[in-house]
Amino acid sequence: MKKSKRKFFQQQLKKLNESEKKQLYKRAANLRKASQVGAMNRKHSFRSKIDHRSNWDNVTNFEKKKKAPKMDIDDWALKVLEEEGIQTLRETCRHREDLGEYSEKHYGMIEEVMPAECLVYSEGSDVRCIIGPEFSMTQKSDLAVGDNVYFSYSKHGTAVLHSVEQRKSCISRPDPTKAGIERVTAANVDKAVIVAAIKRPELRPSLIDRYLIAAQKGGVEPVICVNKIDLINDSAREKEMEILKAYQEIGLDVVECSAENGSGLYELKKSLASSRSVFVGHSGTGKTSLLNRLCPNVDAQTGSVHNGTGLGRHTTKNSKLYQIENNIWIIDTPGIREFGLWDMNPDDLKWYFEEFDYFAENCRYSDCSHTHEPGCAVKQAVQSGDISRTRYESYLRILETISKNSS
Ligand SMILES: Nc1nc2c(ncn2[C@@H]2O[C@H](COP(=O)(O)OP(=O)(O)OP(=O)(O)O)[C@@H](O)[C@H]2O)c(=O)[nH]1
Ligand SMILES: [Mg+2]
Ligand SMILES: [Zn+2]
Repeated sequence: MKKSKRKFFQQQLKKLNESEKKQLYKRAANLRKASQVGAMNRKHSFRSKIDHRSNWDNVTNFEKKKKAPKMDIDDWALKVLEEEGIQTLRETCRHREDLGEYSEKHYGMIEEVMPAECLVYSEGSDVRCIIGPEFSMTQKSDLAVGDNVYFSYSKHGTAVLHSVEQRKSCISRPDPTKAGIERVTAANVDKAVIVAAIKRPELRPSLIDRYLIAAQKGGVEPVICVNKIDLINDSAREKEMEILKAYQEIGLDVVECSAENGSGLYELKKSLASSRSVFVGHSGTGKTSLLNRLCPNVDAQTGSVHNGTGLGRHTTKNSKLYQIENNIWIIDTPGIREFGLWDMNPDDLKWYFEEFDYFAENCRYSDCSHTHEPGCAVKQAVQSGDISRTRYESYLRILETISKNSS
């Protein structure tokens, strides 16, 4: 720690009592743990890059120097103090003391996460829980809609969330603003409904492919839902459907529907039966409109798409869980602009395009990346139309992005 910072740090420490200090170091340790996970992922991709070169001498000096400076626990504690301030720390301690040691634990499921609090569904009612600043810096990865949690009531009747159960499945992506931090879109979901629009905004197969990979990684069954089919006539529809045929051929459920005129909604609802699903996709594709249509009581806010560009306006701000029927739960999520892939090694990407497997056995090289190698049977299958060109091009595009990010 720099001398000037150390002085500030020691001054701040003097202002804290013992329990506040304990809380500070606990949160510093949590923060360090979260950053180590990120660092491990970055290191993994760095190593695999090195392994591809003949030896360490071929790695540039810049890359060798790229190691992050070493931080001890005081540095992490300083980071907590700088980013949150002493006041928030005091509030957590107050709530903790209020709770006492023998407060009864309650169990529930997160319906919505807001800054510093969340809505929990517990024993048939909604409970507003404060989440305490120890989660605030890692909140986006530690807490997600669908998480099963424990909370207790303070002496003053405030519900305070204190622990999260391990997840069975999730959809996650890298935080677009903080490198190395995972952002979990939804937890413990059975299905991810990838909502694409046939038009306004344009159909983007590469986004569908990214979500398919995230779903496979997170142990979630994907369903493709193509909305707004009322916007095109039959001849234009044939061309778009040709692209979607590739997904049906690899055994995925593709549902065409319109939240506007209601067509296909029966099929969509059938595919959601007895499950908890998350609606994901670009902004403006109609995720919230579909939810409203499936359950008119919900009436969540929708927004028009931009007239010129046909892009959505990011109307939904927070992910939220809704119960549609006894056994159908849907998580509506904010539309995204770009969907990055969390923890993806470029060498592993090809395994997520399962239709490549059959042909890859005949590639000349067993570790063929299906990009530049001679004798590549996957490329031949693309030429002959046995593998969809759109899917292959999206493989190349994703590979390029994740290789760039991991270098
Ligand atoms: N023509 C047509 N318009 C639709 C359909 N579904 C939704 N829309 C319109 O598309 C616009 C965006 O709908 P939303 O439901 O807000 O889209 P969203 O995916 O929830 O958007 P974000 O919350 O920004 O992610 C609204 O103007 C809807 O009326 C449809 O099936 N057909
Ligand atoms: Mg929405
Ligand atoms: Zn190959």
